[in-house]
Amino acid sequence: MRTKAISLVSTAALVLSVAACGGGEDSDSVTVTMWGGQAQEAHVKSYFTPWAKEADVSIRQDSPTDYAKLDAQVKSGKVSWGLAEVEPNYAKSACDAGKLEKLPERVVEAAQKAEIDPAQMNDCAIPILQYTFSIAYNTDKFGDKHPTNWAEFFDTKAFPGKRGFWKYVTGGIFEAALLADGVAPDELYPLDLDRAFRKLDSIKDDIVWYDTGDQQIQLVASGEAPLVQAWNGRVTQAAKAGEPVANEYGQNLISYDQIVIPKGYKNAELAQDWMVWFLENPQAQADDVTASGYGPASPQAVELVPADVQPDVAGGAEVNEQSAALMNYDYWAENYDEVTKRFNTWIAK
Ligand code: ABU
Repeated sequence: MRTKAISLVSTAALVLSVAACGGGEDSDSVTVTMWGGQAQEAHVKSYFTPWAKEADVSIRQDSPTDYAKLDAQVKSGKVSWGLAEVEPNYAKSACDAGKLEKLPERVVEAAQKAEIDPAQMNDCAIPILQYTFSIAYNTDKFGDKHPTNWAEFFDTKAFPGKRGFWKYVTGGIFEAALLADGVAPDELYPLDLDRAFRKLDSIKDDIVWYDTGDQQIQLVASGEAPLVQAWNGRVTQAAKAGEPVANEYGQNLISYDQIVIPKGYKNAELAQDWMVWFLENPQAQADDVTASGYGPASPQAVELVPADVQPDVAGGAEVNEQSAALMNYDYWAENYDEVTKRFNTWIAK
């Protein structure tokens, strides 16, 4: 049998590679684009490399996902990203706008067999991981006496220090502000934006923004912002690596990422082969939970996760029972543009 080296190309090298081939792709390679850093390293090791070995193909990588770049590739017809990790509101809007490949029946069937929650699917997307927006805290600064809910997170007198938030409207900032202000979890949506902005005004001078997963960990680990509304997997990974950080799951907001194939990608069928493989491999998903700190797409993978990792599994019982709400991405698909405008104006004020 012909053997082929797995090509795990660094981001910089990939940019050259993509530019050189005008957005093209070898017939036996797939380019995977995710949010970068240690999380991407873990995902590639857990469920792209094993598939690539079996299928005798190469994996290329790029990061981070950038919706403007994805849109530009589709518009120009030079699509170099094969599988892209995206947020569900983008997946819905982009699928409706014809920017993504539709899932073929074989992927839909594999998702059904894997017992994927239909609410986490759309015509173009399958879930790739589950996570929480939770409270990351610096353990040197706060230890056991850290905020355990969003009201305490917003209480800068009781818990002094900067607060880190994702500079992005679907990052849970409004949901956290409303919960902090006393809105009942089951009455979060549609969001009362006036009320949320009023609550955010109360700590505006203490907010530090981040754009990437790596930055959120730098903020909380360095103590620059000892409290950060974070993606739990990044925090779990950093704590394992010895950083002074931890997750508090009180009132966590459950979320998930999806994976999509941009419209016009030359090797779409190969990318769909991977989707089927991923859905049929709960063990690979469970391995990724240990490696990345993120919950699996399929509930069948949860029971395969080792007992000592279970307390951090988004989608698992322990994290779920502390959760306040599930992020509502239908709301966000509908309101993303309008809220983004208002958010940017508020930040600039
Ligand atoms: N969308 C956030 C979770 C994934 C990551 O840490 O890369």
